[in-house]
Amino acid sequence: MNKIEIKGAPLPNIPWEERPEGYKRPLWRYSANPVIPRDLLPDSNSIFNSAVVPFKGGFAGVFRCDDMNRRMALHAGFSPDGIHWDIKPETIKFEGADPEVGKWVYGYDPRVCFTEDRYWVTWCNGYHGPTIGVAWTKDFETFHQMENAFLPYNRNGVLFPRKIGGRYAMLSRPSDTGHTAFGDIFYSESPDFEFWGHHRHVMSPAPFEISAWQSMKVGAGPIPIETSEGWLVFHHGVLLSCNGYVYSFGSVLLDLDEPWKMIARSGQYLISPTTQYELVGDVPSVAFPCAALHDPATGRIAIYYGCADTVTSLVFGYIPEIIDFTKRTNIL
Ligand code: BMA
Repeated sequence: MNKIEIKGAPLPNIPWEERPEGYKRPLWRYSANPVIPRDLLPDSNSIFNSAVVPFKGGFAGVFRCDDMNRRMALHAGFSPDGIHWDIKPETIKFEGADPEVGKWVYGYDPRVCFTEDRYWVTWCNGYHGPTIGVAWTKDFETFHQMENAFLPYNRNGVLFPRKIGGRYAMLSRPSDTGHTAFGDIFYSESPDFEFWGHHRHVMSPAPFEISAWQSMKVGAGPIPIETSEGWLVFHHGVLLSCNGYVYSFGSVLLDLDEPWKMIARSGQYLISPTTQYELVGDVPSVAFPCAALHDPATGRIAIYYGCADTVTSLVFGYIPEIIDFTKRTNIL
């Protein structure tokens, strides 16, 4: 087998725990999950679906913290090791946007993408319904807000970590005002992070008979990882069960130059809710990834995912094994 090339900055201090003895699946759960409890802040009801990146030798992130009014807000946080987090009790105050767009309504499910010289934050931003908010920061103290990327209704805006074909690129998932009983992933391009177009369809839910866990809707999760086999994307998928929605996640490989073209798509899920913290919480049976750290030299990956809309957890794996899994269980 040819060696798989993985792009990205070295991350020898990636949070890590070895695979449990005899465990066969490509991702294994951290033994001390959840890493972020629901009450890390004095006023937090829940902290989940959050984004983490390497920062100044340690880690920083943007966290979805729902407060005890059950308002959805974003908070910055810092960590020396990616496991123990200091999340700021005050919400992020985005600066500089046109007041029409900058007026805060709600924000949730952030992603953070480092490209060129700054960290870009995308999130589900309230503006006459959910759409994709965009901002940048260099220090996780001051955040500069741009225009919303799209018209409502849209969720799960996920940037690529470099220009593709000379333009910035984003995945997103058009939705509705509520709990969206449908959903396909699209690809869009921008010359400047403000104007987004050249929309292309990437993927639909899978047929129920083929891969039921992703048969109702899908949405991109962490920032895509560039490899010699294509862009590795983790996506959540939803099953409509007789007891409501079940959120699992799997993986897909996208073409490096034309990322709206799929190369392989996992028919099996990587993680589906099975532990107590994934099955029980404010919204039962949700595993929702929004960020991943990886170390190209070792192939190690650490994925952060929200559990039951209540807490945040970690799973670990090796990128080459996940690529093999994606191809082995491919449903295309
Ligand atoms: C989605 C989003 C996520 C949430 C999930 C399960 O529509 O609202 O934030 O984790 O539902 O409730």
